[in-house]
This record gives sequence, C-alpha cells and structure tokens, in this order.
Amino acid sequence: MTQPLIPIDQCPIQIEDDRTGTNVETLKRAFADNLFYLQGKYESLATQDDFYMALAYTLRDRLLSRWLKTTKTYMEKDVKVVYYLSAEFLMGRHMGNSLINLHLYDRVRQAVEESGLDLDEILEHEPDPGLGNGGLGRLAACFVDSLATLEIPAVGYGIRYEFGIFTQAIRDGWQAEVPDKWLRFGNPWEIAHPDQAVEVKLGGHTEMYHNEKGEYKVRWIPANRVVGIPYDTPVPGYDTNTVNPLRLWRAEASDDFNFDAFNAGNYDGAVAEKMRSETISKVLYPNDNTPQGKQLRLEQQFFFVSCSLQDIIRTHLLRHPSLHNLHDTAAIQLNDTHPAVAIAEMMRLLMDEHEMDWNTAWRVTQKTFSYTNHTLLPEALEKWSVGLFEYLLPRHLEIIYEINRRFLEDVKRWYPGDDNLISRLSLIDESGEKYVRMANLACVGSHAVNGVAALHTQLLKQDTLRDFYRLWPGKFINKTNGVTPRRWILMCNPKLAELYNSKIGEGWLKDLSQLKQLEKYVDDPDFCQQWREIKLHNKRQLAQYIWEHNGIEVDPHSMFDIQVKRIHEYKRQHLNLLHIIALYNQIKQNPDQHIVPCTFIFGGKAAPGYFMAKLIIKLTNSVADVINHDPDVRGRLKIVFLNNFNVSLGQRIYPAADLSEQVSTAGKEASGTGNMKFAMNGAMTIGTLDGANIEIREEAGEENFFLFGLTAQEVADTKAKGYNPRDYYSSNPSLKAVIDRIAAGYFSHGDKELFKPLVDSLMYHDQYMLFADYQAYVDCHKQVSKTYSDQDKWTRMSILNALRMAKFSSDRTIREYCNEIWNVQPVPIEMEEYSQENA
Ligand code: BZD
Repeated sequence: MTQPLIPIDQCPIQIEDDRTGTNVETLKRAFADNLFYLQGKYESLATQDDFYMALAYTLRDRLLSRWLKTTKTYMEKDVKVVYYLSAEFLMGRHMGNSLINLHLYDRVRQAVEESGLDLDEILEHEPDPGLGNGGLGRLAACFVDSLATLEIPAVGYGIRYEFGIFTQAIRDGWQAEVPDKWLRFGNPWEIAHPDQAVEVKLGGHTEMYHNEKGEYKVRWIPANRVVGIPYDTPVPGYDTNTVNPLRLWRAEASDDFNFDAFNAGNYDGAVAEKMRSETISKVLYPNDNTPQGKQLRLEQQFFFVSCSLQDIIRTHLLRHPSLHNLHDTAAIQLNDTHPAVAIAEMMRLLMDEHEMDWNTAWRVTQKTFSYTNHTLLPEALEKWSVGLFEYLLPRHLEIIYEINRRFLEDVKRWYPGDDNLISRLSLIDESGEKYVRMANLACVGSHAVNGVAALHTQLLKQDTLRDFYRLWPGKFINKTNGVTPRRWILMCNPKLAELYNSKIGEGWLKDLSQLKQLEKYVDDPDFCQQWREIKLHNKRQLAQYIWEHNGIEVDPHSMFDIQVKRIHEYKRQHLNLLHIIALYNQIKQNPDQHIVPCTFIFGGKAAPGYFMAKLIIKLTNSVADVINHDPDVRGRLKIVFLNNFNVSLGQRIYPAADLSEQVSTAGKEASGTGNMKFAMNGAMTIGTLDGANIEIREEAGEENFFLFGLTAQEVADTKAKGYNPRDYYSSNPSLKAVIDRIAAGYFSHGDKELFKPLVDSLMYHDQYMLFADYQAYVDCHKQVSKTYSDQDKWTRMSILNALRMAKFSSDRTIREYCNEIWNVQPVPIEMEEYSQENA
C-alpha cells in the first residue's frame, strides 16, 4: 500500500544532512559536492570562481531552512510587515556576512583549509554588488541587516540592476567609467521566483466606464506592458533565526505583447520592443544628489514600485478578504522620493483594481506610507515634467491632480487668501514648465516624514519643507542614521572585535552600549598598547594594499588622514586639498621645519556628467604626483587616491584611519554615515557642525572632536550679507599662495587652463564657502598635528570615540522606526531542535 502523501511543510525536517550540517567534515563534503554538481568541475580544474561559487551555495543552503521557516511563520501569524522601498541597496559582499551571521567563520575556514584552499582568497573573489550610489543605498543595506537582527518581519524591495554603479578607473589622473558586470559568473545568493511575476503597465490613455453597480470608474488602457520577475536574496539576522528577503525586480518583455507583433510579421519590431522593456532594469543611474529627469529613470521608479505594491497587496489578500485594513499588515517606507510614485500607484490599485472609494483609499494610503528625506540641496529635490508623466503614467497624473485639488481645497480653508502658500504647497510646480514635485507628493501621502539627523530634520522643518511642517507639525520626526556594527566593526576590524570580546564577551554586537563598560580601560597601559597595535596592524594592511594598487609607499607610522565618500562640491574634498597645498608651501619655504608625517587618502566616485567633481579628482591626482615626488618633502607628506571606492574597499579603509575628514559646508550634508564608521573604528573626526557630526561630537565629548568652521546659521547669514570670496583671498596670504600655485599651473605642468574652472568657481562664486572656512580648517589641523604628536593623548581620544558610538548602531535607528513610525513588533522564529553537534 502506498503511504498517504504528507504535505511538504509538515514533513519532519532532517536536520543534519549535507545541506544543513555544520560540522567541519560535513562542510567539506558539501563544498566538494557543490563544486562537482553545481559548478561541474573536478577540483584539479576548478578556478577561484568555482571555489567561490561552491562555497556560496554551501552557505546559502544553510540559510534556507531558517529562511523558509521565517516566511512560513509570518504567514501563519499574520504579522505586520515592514516594506522598505528603495531604488538602491548597496549590500556589499554576502559571503563574509553569512559566515558571521551563521556563526560559521571558524568552521568554514577550517573546512576550506583542510581542502587545501585559502578562505581569504575565496572571499576576495566575490564581486561587490554595487546596486547603489552611496549613503542612501548603503543605509538601506544596514537597515535590512538590523531589521533581521531585531527579528522584525521585513522585505526590502528594489531593482535588480544588471549593471550596478560603474567601476572607477583612473587614467592620466582622470576618472574613467567601466561597466560593472557583476552578474557575469551568475549570482549564487539569489533565487528567482518567476511564478510570482507581475505585470506592469506603461503609457497609453485612460477612459471612463460604468461598472455593474452603475458607478463611474476609470480604466487605464496602457500602450505597453512589462513583466517584473522577483529575485530573492536572503538577509540573515545576527544571532537569530530570522532570514528576511531582499526582493529585487528584473524587467522582462511581456510575452503577449511580442506575440502580437510577431504575428503581425514585425519580427524586428517585436525584438526591439522586447529589448526596450528589458532596459528598464539594465543599469543604475550613477547620480547622487543631482536628479536626471530621464524617461528611463521614471520608468525604473514606477516599475519597481508597481511590482512591489502588487506583491504587497497579493500577500495581504492571502489572509484578508479586503484591503481596508492594509495598514494593519503593512508599513511601507519610501527611501527618499525615488519610490514616491507609490502614493499614486497605491491609490490606483485600491480604486481602479480593487473597487475602493476615494476617501477610504486615501485613508488607507496615508496610514500605510511614510517618507524619509535624504537631502537639503534644493536642486536635488526630484521633479518630473508633467508632459513626461502624462505620457508614461496618464492615470497617475489624473490621480495626482485629484489629490492636489482636494489637498489645496483644505489649505484654502485653513489659510484663506494665501496664494503664495498654495503655490508653494502644490504638488505641481507651475512657475514655468509644469512639474510634479515628488517630495510634496510624499509628504501629503504619508503619515510620517523624517530627516536623517537632528540638524537635518530641524532644517527640513525650517526651510525645505517649512510649509508642510506648518500644516502638520506632528508628521515630522527625526531618525538619526546608524550603521550595522556587524559589518562595520566585527567584519572589517576583526582584531578590534577580538579585543572587545576578550574583555566583555560578544553582547556588544547586539547592544553597542555595552562598549561603555570598557571606558575603565582608557588609562590602562596594556589596553592602550593593544589598541595602538590593532590600529597599526590595520594601517599596515592598508599600506600594503596601496603599494599593490597605486605603487606608492606609505609609512604606517604616519598619520592616516582619510576622506572617502562621493565626490561633490558640497562635501569639499577640495578644501582638504587646499590644506595639503598649504602644508606643502610651508615645506617649500622651509624644508627643515618639523611637520607631523601624514598620509592623505582620498577615495570616491564622481557622477559621470559632473565636470567639477571630475576635475577635483584630477586635481587630487595632480597634487599627489607633484608632492609625492618632491625631494624637499622627504616623504613626510604622501597623497593617495584609491580608485573605485566601494563597500569592500571601505571595509579596508575605515579601520585604518587615524583622522576622518567630515568637512561639508554646514547645512548641506543630511547626515553622513561614513563619519560613524570611522569613529566606531577609533578614528578622530575633523569636521563641521553638519549632519550627524553634531551628534557624534555630543556622544564622543567635545574635547574628543576637532571642530572648525561656520555653523549652518552663520553660512546662511554670511550668504545673506553678500559673500565675496575674493575678500578672503586678498586678505589671507596663505590662502592666496595656495590658489596662486594652482592657478599658475604648478600642478599641471604649467598649464594654466586645466584647473581654471575650479579656481574661478572658488574665486567668483564659492557656493560652498571654502574660503570662509579655510583659515579655521588650517588652524584646526594644527591642533590635530599637535595632538597626534602626543600618542598617549591621541590613543585615549581614539578609544573614547570608538566606545561612545552606541547611538550610531542602525539597531537603535531601526528600533525607533519600529516604535515611532511603523508600529511593528519582533516575531522570533522558532527552529526545530538542532543536533548536539550544532548546538
Ligand atoms: O544619504 C545621502 C546623504 O547625502 C547623506 O548625508 C546621508 O547620510 C545618506 C543616508 O541618509 N544621500 C544619498 O546617498 N543620495 C543618493 O545616493 C542619491 C541617489 C540617487 C538620486 C539622488 C540621491
């Protein structure tokens, strides 16, 4: 007699087999098995990529039982889920993270070594998935790590770009962009789910019709349809069973569309159309803080938003008969305005596809959404031309007009006669060509709006979103950013983590405030000695990397003064350069004077179309060329531009820094998160009162922070009075000498034209007020040098910085979002008992 079939999810799970077992022998067997059966290679012919792939599958297998159990638990318990919508997730490499979060580092290392291989080499073989530009995308990655670690039901929704952020090469000192083919060898971490594909409409027109109840309804007749295929990547929590999905959508042409064209005999046309559809998820736009206004970008935004909302609604309807209570099962976060079209798409789905009336749909939408703003730069606020919007999303434009009409009616009632207020609040900018203002849409459609550092939120309330704050003060809330201590301490600085573990155990990894217990060691000579040795070790490793990649020899005992981040005028990499040139001028005047040996390290990508940012890179390399080779300098100053700054390079850099450069014009950097990574790894900060620097200084203690420069208020006041950079130039001989040297072609083989645009921009505009802050910066650096010369004092300050950064764990940030915005609770995942061996 045949056995009755047991439903698959009720099958007793075999907990110790070649796909789940975690003893060294099993791991070795699984690794060999994957090499043979998945890579199709004998060990003798396998490449490093094969080994990497085989090991990645070995780890993914070990995540799967927890992953499936997590999904099943969420369904059964019908929990509220956080949906984090972000056009970017800058995840960094997965393998090291999985090893850490599965607690498998040591055993896998042993298994790999006993197989005659080197784990570090294999780890280096993983491509760094660059599906983001910078801070905003990396923040999303830290957030999904913390969500899983805190056992919060969550899904990250985004785009599976075939090409991530370009690889940066440096040719003749200039940035060159090389495409990033990160999927070339396949991606072992993701699982595609074509069964859950969804259709997305684009273009066309709308029409009215009567439904069966005799009501007027609108339907959208699209000109084109594309299909979104979801690819899921596991996001494991640290020291929990929770494994949440990161669900990224890939665009594919819809079959019936091609079929029609094909049947009509238009084969070329069908293929061309197919390719056009598929370009939607081809490439990440490499601009940060400068919107592009390109049709394809709007298509990308709408594509992933529509896929994600349809998926969220499908999930809800599996457990609930209607969408009236969607906000009880879903909290949707908009990571900047890139997904803000979701407000209109949700309204459309609820009304046109699920028969909800306007008022109910609007209530549900507002209760479901919340919005994070990441920028104060006015030019970076996204707006889409009404013409383009209408062409691509005709139904959404109608809905936005209707939201606007109702919203402005309310405003007129609340503030009668204030026409200026109306035109500022309107979702449509009508000052010239008409635009849809995405930040306004996001504010109106959300129940919470947050900035990403205290000052940033305050400035949003005061300036950028002032009028909305006046209407709804209760909507605005600050959520200071954070970063995950798993990747940004444990993974990147294992020796520091080991020191912490040896004193207080591993609890700090989930509760960073435990590091405060270590403050009692700040005067303990042994501890301080170990601290210095760890820093020196990390600096030696970076020096080795610099030698191998740049051919520059740097002294690990010199001060490592580092600025790594996107290249942008407001971030003022060129202020750093002005200071370096000032030091050089001093040496040229008096080659024998004492200066503290210093290695200045830069890294960061410029948007390909941002000429001034690219010129700053060229100037950095040109200054490096001259100074590094000048015999008068005698190696006391070295300048290094590390190309292709990305997450994995960051992991080498932050732990090796003595000094972290956070020198943006006050009021311009929303938060910064690199500043947090540096400080957590024991770097001192030289910085302005901008973004989260202010809070870092508060936490570290003001005596442990090198502060300089105008405040945001002073910047505004100085501008208002009429700022003239030439006054600073003429009255400051040091500044004049620096600028004159650049202008004279000293760093450009006598070519006076090369850096003229940069010099002129400073002399005649200086929008970011480098000249106003120059002297304060140079003076502050003198303090830094003096302090660095007293190694005991420096060590003490470094230790206190690192130990006092608990506030900047993204776990703290996420707890606040959970309690104050999302209203979600942890849901622990119970696993069946593991065998003794795994315990
Ligand atoms: O977001 C950054 C801000 O500049 C930082 O101050 C802040 O710390 C982080 C995280 O909140 N913004 C971005 O990184 N923005 C982008 O990358 C971006 C990308 C595309 C379009 C516009 C901006």
